[in-house]
Amino acid sequence: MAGPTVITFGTFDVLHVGHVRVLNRAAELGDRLVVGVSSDALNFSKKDRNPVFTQDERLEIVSNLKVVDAVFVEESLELKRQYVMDHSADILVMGDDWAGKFDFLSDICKVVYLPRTPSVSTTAIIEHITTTRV
Ligand code: C2G
Repeated sequence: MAGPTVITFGTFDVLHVGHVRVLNRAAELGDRLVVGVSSDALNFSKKDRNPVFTQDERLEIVSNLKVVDAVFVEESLELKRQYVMDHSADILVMGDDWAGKFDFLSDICKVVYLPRTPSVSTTAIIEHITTTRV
């Protein structure tokens, strides 16, 4: 019998060590890791800017990580319940910047928040690149 399927979500723009660690830790919780990658439109609606990498590029990057078994486009934050059911996920994992936000799904899956990796973010990387002289 197959072990638990883990699902997680994110933009994963300008992939960095915080992203890799949360995906590795999510994968350790089950047998299969499915990742919902935010669409460009969803990202724009949340952050008011376009991601550096397009959704197709971000999907390609995330799907090539060895701990990731499958990827799909996350079109809306409101569709989490549907995505959990569509992918038969047993465990939903998010970084703890989302702590408490998805507890309402605990009737259909286990909800786990993992500590964020400190001092690294896509926003800080973009800022560093745009303000550092070489
Ligand atoms: N993350 C982390 N440590 C960091 C930065 C990010 O653990 N230093 C985690 C986040 O907590 C999240 C995942 O990496 O679980 C992806 O982060 P983002 O790409 O910033 O995702 P976000 O824009 O928060 O989109 O439905 C939810 C959204 O799609 C999440």
